[in-house]
Amino acid sequence: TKQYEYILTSKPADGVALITLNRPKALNALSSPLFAELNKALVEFDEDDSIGALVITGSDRAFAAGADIKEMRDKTYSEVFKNRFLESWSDLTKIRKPIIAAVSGYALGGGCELALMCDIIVASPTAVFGQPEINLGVIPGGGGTQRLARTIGKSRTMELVLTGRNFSAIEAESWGVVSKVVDEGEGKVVQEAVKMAGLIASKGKVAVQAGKEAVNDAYESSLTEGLKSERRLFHGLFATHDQKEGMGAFAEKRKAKFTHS
Ligand code: CO8
Repeated sequence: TKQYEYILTSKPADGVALITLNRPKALNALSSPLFAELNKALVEFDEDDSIGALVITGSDRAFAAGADIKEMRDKTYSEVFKNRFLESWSDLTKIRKPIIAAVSGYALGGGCELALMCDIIVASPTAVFGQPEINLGVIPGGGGTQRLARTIGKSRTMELVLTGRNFSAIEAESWGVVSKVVDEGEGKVVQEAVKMAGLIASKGKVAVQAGKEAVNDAYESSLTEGLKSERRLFHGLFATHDQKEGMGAFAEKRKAKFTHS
């Protein structure tokens, strides 16, 4: 498929798009050009009818070691403020299709935040997460303080953000940051994530995207509003062919053939 400079893209399985961050010498440090390419690829796959779910990964050594410190080093306040520095980095959260982060090695700073922006995180036992920005005289700027606090609570988030210490795949799993730690082995985490993405892609796309939207509402609204949103989305799915097909197939004891309509 299409060639980029800082990422690789492929379609490793039916319905699955894989984006591999590819700045190996800088441990996939997230530069502005890298993010521009990532955003472009995400939008392309979101619009691609043959794709049902996406996987983002890095290398065995590093998912991403953070925002590019060398790029940030000399920036001034007026510059970052005026140019909305990092604002477009959360465009990823506007993608409709589910995104799985397959994390191996370092996921630090912006790398950890990139994983947290994804819908599901699958981790290798070698994964090392952390928000070390405090050691650089700053704080997380890509949602780390907010997304971690909502997932693992105030005390743990404070400890991680204020000490800058790393946390392991096992800790991440026990706190609910990652859905699964896979067996050790090169490429295992990507295999698992692609398998999971393939399973998701085999379901009806409208229902999958409604499901993602409903779960995300849990983080954006009150319980009453979230429940209402879920019910509206649920009701809406009765207007789809896939609902007739899914329920019909169950009643007729056959496998559903979703047409994503
Ligand atoms: N930025 C730029 N270059 C980096 C980064 C980075 N974040 N991380 C690693 N590199 C470079 C190194 O400078 C080195 O380059 P060179 O070979 O030219 O000297 C190369 O990658 C290899 O790194 P090391 O030699 O340091 O490798 P080690 O195995 O010794 O150490 C570490 C690996 C522990 C990961 C170490 O590289 C490190 O501590 N990196 C920085 C981690 C960090 O502080 N990250 C947070 C950055 S701040 C941030 O992310 C703000 C978030 C903004 C929001 C983002 C929204 C999504």
